Amino acid sequence: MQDNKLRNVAIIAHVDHGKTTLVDEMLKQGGIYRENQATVDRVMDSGDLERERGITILAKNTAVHYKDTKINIVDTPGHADFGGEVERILKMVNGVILLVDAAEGPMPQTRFVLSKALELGHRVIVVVNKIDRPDQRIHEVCDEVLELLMDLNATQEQFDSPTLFCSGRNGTASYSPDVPGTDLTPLFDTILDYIPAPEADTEAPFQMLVSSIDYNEFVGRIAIGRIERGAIHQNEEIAVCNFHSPDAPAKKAKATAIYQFDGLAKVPATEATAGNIIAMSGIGDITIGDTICAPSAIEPIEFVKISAPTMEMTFSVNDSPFAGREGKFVTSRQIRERLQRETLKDVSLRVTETDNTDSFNVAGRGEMSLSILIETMRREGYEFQVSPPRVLYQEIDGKKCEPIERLVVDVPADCVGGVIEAIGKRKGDMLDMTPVGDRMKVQFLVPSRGLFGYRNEFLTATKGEGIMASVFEEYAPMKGEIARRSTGSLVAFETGEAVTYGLFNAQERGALFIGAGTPVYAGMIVGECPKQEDISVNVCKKKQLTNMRASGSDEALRLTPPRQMSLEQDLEFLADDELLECTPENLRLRKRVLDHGERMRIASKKKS
Ligand SMILES: Nc1nc2c(ncn2[C@@H]2O[C@H](COP(=O)(O)OP(=O)(O)OP(=O)(O)O)[C@@H](O)[C@H]2O)c(=O)[nH]1
Ligand SMILES: [Mg+2]
Repeated sequence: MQDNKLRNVAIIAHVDHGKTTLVDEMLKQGGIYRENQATVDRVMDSGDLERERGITILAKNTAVHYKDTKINIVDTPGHADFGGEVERILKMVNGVILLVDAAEGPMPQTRFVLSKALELGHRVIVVVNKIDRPDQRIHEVCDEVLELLMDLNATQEQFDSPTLFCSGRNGTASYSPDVPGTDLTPLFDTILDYIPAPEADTEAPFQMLVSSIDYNEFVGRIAIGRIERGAIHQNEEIAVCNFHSPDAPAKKAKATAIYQFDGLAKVPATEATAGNIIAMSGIGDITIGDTICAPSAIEPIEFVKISAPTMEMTFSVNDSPFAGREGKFVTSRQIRERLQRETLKDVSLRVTETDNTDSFNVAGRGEMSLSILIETMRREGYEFQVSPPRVLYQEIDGKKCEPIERLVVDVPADCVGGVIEAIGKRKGDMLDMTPVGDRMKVQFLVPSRGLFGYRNEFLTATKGEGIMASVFEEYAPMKGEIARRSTGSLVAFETGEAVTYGLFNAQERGALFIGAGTPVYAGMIVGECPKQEDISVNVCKKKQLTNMRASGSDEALRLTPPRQMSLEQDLEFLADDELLECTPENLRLRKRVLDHGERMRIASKKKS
């Protein structure tokens, strides 16, 4: 039996192809807002960091009504680091809308999310989006999507997926690439016609896989998923089990509250039946991948284990001379507790203890997911320091293997030579190269290691016009040495406050990251040296009064404005013997070993 008045779809795409903007319009045209109600753009990106960065980090549920059918929509993140999230979400829906940017065409994450949807046998509605872009290539992009489907071994049925042409921003959809649409009716109609209604065996015992978790300080953890079968009533007894721990006894609990999604709200319900996507509170330690069952029929639903993390960073208690001045939570107990809490929400994160009680290894899917965690913790008042990211190796058939990423770059044709050379140096193999207008799209397989720190160089090499995106592809045998960074650091020689005179002399040696008045300590990194060696600079050195030269020479001390570094840039910059100090107010780069003499001794020992 099917519940024909219901559809569950996920919107999937590469980063920035317009998922959240399209959901906005679906909500507007689905009558979610009262007339004249003020609305914000990308309303589903409700987190602080999501709004600031303009990206979706967590998948979110919403629902609209069209004709007499309820459409549950899940907006998913497009950034590769959150791919694990998308993989899980797909278990909750019965079909997907695949968005492809009409100018960029399919990108690495398009391939990843589409392959996961096809594996689950989902029906796909292809949406060529942003057709209003002046540089759109609608017809080529359609061909590229077909090629991708072929490449991914789509079935005939999936190959014949309906294609729509949309401008999410303008709120239009059309069946034809040449006739512009007027509203989203074609999209809504296609969802109703083409996406199957969920199975709804309401008589069977209750069963639901938890695909997502929300958290609210009043009710605690909230489990989100699609009811596989049966029905649930408020305050009913339930049992929780997990496919991956078949021998563990099922935990007893109670469904204290049940919610359905409607527009932007979670609406409390007294009961819910199979096929519906619901949220449920009342189960304290529920996690993603658990199955909630009727106590009379405890049967866990199979759940793909999220692929293992590929990179790791060490988080440790801040031990710089400035430790504890700016943070509210600084102890190892507080940091451990916070990191553990994060693993409950983000299943692709793994936290392990180290030999040292003050540091923890945090493994994740990529630099982005870890930098979001760092930023979130800083804002909550935590202070700590982190090591540079490193890849996680695996031993396969007795060989040391490393993670390899599929990288696509889209660059102006006159920059392509330089980019290919740079990626070659980083042990990347080129797969293919296609001209796209006066640009080139080149695909590589490159070690994750080789991509650390490359983004900045890439942007410089393409004068800011290049686009690059990569996703994890596979583990393969080690590709040999790759230099991490070709520059050195300018290191402060003594503790104090940076002054113009000292900075003026230091800027001769490289690019500075700090300005006059910044407190520094011996061993702190204050700039980048163009040569691959560290240089000590005395930025606190004042001009000696006895050493007066011609009058007016002080005005001649013009400082170049310091280079402002973002958290991501800092992480890219870090060399192996360096750390990043993160506090609610500052990010400070430092040498692991602060003492100049000791660093010299270690360096000379290494050489001999
Ligand atoms: N020209 C044009 N731009 C659009 C359209 N839809 C979205 N954009 C722009 O594309 C950018 C990304 O839009 P989002 O809706 O945040 O994309 P997303 O797919 O949700 O991004 P992630 O969640 O980070 O993967 C924004 O700057 C939008 O204004 C469109 O139809 N036409
Ligand atoms: Mg989004």
